[in-house]
Amino acid sequence: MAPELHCGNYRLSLERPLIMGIVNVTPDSFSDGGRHFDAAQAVAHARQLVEAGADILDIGGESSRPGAQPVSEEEELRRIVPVVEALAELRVPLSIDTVKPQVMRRTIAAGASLINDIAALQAPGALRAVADSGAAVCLMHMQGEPRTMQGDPRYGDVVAEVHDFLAQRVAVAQAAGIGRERIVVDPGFGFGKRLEHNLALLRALARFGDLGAGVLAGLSRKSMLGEITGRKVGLRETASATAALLAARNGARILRVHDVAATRDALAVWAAVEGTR
Ligand code: 7PM
Repeated sequence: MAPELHCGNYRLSLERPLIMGIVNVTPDSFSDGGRHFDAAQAVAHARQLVEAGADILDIGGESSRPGAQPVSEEEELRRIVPVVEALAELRVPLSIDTVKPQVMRRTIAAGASLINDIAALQAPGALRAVADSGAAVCLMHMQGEPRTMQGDPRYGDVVAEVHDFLAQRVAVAQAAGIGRERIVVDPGFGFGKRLEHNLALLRALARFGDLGAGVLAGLSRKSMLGEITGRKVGLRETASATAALLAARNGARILRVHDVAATRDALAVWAAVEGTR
């Protein structure tokens, strides 16, 4: 596994798991404060995540959220760019959750260091948008498309199929000029997967280490944790921190989470038991 992730101007050691805090930049339907209010809220939340120990911030304008309404490129940029500009001064690497090449280019120009693409750079122009920059990329597996993917997901061997897809996307990205030191892979928990598929992937996470890229895991508050615990989305903090810890133990090097403090505590207990801090 790559010991270091080259991420724009940053070099991130992957020796220990890093925490990626989730920042949603979405219109607040309960306020009429408008765009400035949305952006200001997102920036304030992001600062709290850094305060709580986030190593990376993942900024999303909701275009790629499963089940969400598609958002135009213009609207996505209007939401995200002001937040990226405001957070660039925090000296924390900024990741952008987008599938759109122009959003990639514009946010990288505004200071983003990592592109988190749930479509693994398959959109026309996406490979070049990242290759032309120094930004890193997260290549994620998804079966189907967000609107319909949870309808009837099927696999022969889910681990083999997700692994082969990611191996192919790593090869394509490398051929386009994106070196392995700039690539992270992600099995895409919940993206066209039933509970049994998600559990098989979590158990076998270490097998993705042979791709020569850091592994990212996004389990935070997901419905699989609701199925396991019977808890609604707002009450899945303990389950999320536990799942993040298990992913880290199985080799994940970046943990995409909402609950940064709880995740940090879980990792601290693990590190103490291992005698590594
Ligand atoms: C509704 C359902 C809203 C699911 C939001 C989601 C991942 C991601 C997301 C992930 C990477 C969420 C997801 N999940 N990017 N973006 N990996 N790389 O729970 O697992 O945040 S959106």
